[in-house]
Amino acid sequence: MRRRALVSVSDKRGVAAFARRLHKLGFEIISTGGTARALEEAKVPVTQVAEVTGAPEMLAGRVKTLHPRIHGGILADLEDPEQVVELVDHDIGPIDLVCVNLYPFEETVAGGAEEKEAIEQIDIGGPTLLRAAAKNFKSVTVVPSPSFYKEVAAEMELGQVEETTRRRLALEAFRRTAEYDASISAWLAERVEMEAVPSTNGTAAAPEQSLDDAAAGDDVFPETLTKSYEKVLPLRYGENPHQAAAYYAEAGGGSHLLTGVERLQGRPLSFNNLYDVDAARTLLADLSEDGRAAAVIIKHANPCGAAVADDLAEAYGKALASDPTSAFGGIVALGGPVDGELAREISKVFTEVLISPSFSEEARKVFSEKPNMTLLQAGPIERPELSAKPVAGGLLVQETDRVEGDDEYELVTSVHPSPEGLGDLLFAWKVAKNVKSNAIVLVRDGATVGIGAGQTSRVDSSELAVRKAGERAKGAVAASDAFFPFADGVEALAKAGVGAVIQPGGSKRDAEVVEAADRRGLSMVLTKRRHFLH
Ligand code: 93A
Repeated sequence: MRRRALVSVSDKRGVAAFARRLHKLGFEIISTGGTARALEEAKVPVTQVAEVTGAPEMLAGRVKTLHPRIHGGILADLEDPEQVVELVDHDIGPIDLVCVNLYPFEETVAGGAEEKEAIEQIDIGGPTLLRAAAKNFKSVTVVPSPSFYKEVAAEMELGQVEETTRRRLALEAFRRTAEYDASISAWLAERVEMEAVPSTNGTAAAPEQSLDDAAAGDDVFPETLTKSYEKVLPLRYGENPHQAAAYYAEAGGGSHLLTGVERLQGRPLSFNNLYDVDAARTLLADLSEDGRAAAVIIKHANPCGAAVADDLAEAYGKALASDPTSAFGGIVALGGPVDGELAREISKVFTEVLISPSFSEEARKVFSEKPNMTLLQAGPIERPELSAKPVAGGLLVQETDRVEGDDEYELVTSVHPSPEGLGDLLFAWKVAKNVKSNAIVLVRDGATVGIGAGQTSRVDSSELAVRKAGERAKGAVAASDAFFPFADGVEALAKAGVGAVIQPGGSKRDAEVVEAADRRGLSMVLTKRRHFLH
């Protein structure tokens, strides 16, 4: 029996050459209107779908291939004799290959199309063809994109498309339809959300709500989240090589971690790189608010060095000096342009990823000697209003933590910090917000000198920070992301020579903690707000 290929494509690039190769192999090519025209123009013999189905394409093209003569031919299990008999009874011929790419819905909405036009670009028949052929990959070859034409034609010419290839193509087809549906639902979700916003012209005002009876954030958190995510970057693997992974961002074209980011050289970003890049850019944004040059170094999502200075090279040098051992293989983010001289300094340390708003030509030349170092050109990051953490089967959603705004600063000891000490305290506070809890951050002259991160007790974090700082702890200031439950943490800092502490306060034993600070001659500032980071 003659083999048959159904070819129905919106993107017609390369389709004539592909269909011609199939025709030469003896295939009958069945096509929808536009595709048939393109093939005829290229002198490739073609049968109209309407000839096969006995029904014309109708409803302005909304129904073309949605017919048992087509879908029966694709979906039949040819190893099941009963199904083969059914095909014969209904005069349906099997279809061996389905080559489809879809109406350009994504491109259409990206161009800002009106709703009516966008809706017409929602392909129904195409995904149905792809899914049917992919389901039946045991006997059908699905070709969901022009990028597979060469491979499929070449295998066909060798006799047949191997089952392993058919299975892989089926996966690609389902991936494509899933991605396509995600784009449609994201677009629709946006419109549903837009409609849900009450009108401000008085005709459909929101019901009055008393602040007293509104649960905190009730207006911020809807009953259901309709957001969908689209794949931005396939990743080689996840946190570990045995975990497959990909990076997704909110669909609909909003800003995300890699918006406006350009990879100038180096290896593709890994899962861990992306996680660290997020941490690095967030901390950098917090530190850059004061307008000074800022540099941060991240390792395993924690800062191992951060500094501000009048000059970027100085800031980088200080950040590196904080913990040079940990900085090895880290992610560096800088708040200003990198010139040749700074590039040479950075090149001395093995750095996985370097992020900066710009690199001079000379800097690029210097880094070209380090082909494994990934250079990212990126401006400031914009944090969304809400952030989420995944838990089993769900998401914990919260307002994004920010330092600016409502943090208060109250001096509670008799000793006052110096103006420089106060600057360091505020800097340490911002860094502590970006360190995994329990966080203790020691700072001197605008640079971290010791960071105690991720310990399960605050006194351990204090001791770790002090140990990392060594001699530099003398005269340093310290920030604690949450209150000291006991005076021991403050005692540990005082013993090491720390002169001032910033912390939220709020412990039952605050009085004891403040008393210990006073007794040891420390100044202490309470912020009334903690910044846990888990
Ligand atoms: O309007 S549809 O959803 N209804 C259909 O039955 C159908 N069958 C194929 N769209 C349908 N297609 C799509 O038409 C294909 O996915 C392809 O993108 C496009 C090709 O149309 P033409 O050959 O007329 O250019």
